[in-house]
Amino acid sequence: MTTERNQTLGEFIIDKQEDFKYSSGEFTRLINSLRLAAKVVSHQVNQAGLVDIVGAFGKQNVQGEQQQKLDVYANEVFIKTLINREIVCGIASEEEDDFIAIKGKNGGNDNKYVVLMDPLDGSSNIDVNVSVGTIFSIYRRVTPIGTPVTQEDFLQKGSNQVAAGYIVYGSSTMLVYTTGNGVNGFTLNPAIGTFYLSHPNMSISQDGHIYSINEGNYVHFPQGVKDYIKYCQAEENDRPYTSRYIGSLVSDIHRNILKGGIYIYPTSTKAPKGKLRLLYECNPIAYIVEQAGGKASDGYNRIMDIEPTELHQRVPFFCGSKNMVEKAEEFMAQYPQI
Ligand code: P6P
Repeated sequence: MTTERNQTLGEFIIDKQEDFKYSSGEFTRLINSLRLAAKVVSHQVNQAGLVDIVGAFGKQNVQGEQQQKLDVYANEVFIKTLINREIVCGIASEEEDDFIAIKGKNGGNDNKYVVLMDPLDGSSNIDVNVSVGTIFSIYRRVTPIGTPVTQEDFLQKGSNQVAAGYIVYGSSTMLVYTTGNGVNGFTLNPAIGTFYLSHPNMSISQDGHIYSINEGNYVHFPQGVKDYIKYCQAEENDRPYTSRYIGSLVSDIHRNILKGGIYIYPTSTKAPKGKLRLLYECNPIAYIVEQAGGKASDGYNRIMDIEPTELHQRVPFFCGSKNMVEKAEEFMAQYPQI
């Protein structure tokens, strides 16, 4: 008797190995290490109410944000897992001031990939039991293999990404990633610790009826954003749209991919460059959403074309259903780009 079941993440990676242009066991081991770290963090996140792991860590990160204990924990789990498996030559993290150059046994490093990540995005939601997520972005290094990585290996345009993904720790834990051949989602069965393919070939509708933005900042927004919000709220055609904002980027993006919608974190007088970080939040999410058929810009230019200048640089972020992003860009174009 054959038992029909969904493919596991491990089987999927083997099955799709030839799709990955840099097909090498190293990449497979890299995704597998992220899978292990995701399971470890998921276990802790799902116990957050029971063990002394919620609440502030008592320090601030480079962003000046109060580090939550799970932030620190998740950061350590992903870094240790990647180092222990000797898969990458460098790591950058929202929780680390500078990038981490990983030295191999001989002091150099023959590994090809660097990982940039937000180990626990939306962490301020942890102690109110709202979904949080991990975001990761993978590049091939651009400096010579065998030498220590430099900042140049991390400051690459998003269009150079070889893979990107997120893990959403919600009602279930899901890992969603792309290597440039579409987007696939895997749901964790915690009873056996296995991720199963639950959302093959994820795609976002060209149009949507959900807009995600923190309207509490309305008075601080650029006029183009204010105009777009009023457009979303107008009683016309298929509008008004529904406003849904969880305060957790991964959760808002995941819902908008599945149901259609736009997420906007614009500049404001309080956040003159926006809040989200280009390298380990916007670029990986942009890669995933574009691979799902959507669009991601800073209101004017494609996110993945932006030439990075700093590890933790922030950019405005308009991301989701293609026609919704383009409508928002139309409103932005009516005013001079500040
Ligand atoms: P605000 C979480 O801190 C985060 O980086 C995203 O996950 C989320 O969408 C956004 O910031 C929330 O920011 O200013 O609306 O609370």
